[in-house]
Amino acid sequence: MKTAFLKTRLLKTSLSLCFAWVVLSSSACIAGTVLNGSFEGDYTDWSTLGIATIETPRFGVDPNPARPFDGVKQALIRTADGVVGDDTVANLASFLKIPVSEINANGRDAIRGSGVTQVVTNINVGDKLSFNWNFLTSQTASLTFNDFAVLSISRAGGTQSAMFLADTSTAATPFAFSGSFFSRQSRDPNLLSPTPPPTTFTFTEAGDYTIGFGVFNATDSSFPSGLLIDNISLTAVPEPTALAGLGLVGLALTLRRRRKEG
Ligand SMILES: [Ca+2]
Ligand SMILES: [Ca+2]
Repeated sequence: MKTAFLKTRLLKTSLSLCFAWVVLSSSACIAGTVLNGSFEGDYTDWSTLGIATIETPRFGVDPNPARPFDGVKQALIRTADGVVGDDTVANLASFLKIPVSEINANGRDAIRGSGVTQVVTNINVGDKLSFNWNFLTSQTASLTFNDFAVLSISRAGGTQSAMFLADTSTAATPFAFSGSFFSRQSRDPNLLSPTPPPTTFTFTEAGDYTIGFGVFNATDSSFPSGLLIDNISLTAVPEPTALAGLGLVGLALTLRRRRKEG
């Protein structure tokens, strides 16, 4: 009789803990989502500043049109070639919600550029952003006119940083001929073997973020560069609290089954 009483108390306690866990962690269990991350819906769910277009598998001419990594559409942000259309680095910094000093870290010298952003809510620690990109440029390799592209990550009161992707001269970027109005491209999936894997960014702070991409003309406004972006997704990592909660639920169910059997 006493054992049954203890089991009942333990069952009630476990169920109470489960309920408390559901209430306390419900917000942390809602995974963030990147909407229209493959741009098959053009720029729906995205904001743009400067020159932003949607390109198809026929961006450029044979033999090397720059192709999407996923589906039949991809985003292209690019700088102008001495004409109005892109925007100032100050406006881009405000748009991407990161400081100019982040854009121009490590000696970079952005003058003008273009960008694309999306607000993604309910990102948890450990969530992973994944995307494919292809940096294109009409500059020759140059440390002075070193056009470049970045991923921007911004959380109000938290991380506000630019993750370097490519520039005109990095040795890690194996450029190939581009059949578009850019002369070189870095990561066309059909030119490089094996196909470049997606680039990833792992979040270390939970919260609501503005994620974005920027491409910049450096030092002057001539010889444009562009960034093709596609196949963006966010992979949620199970929270330790969620796993603990599932353990409590399992314990409660086990006790309930034993109680019925007894
Ligand atoms: Ca696509
Ligand atoms: Ca340039």
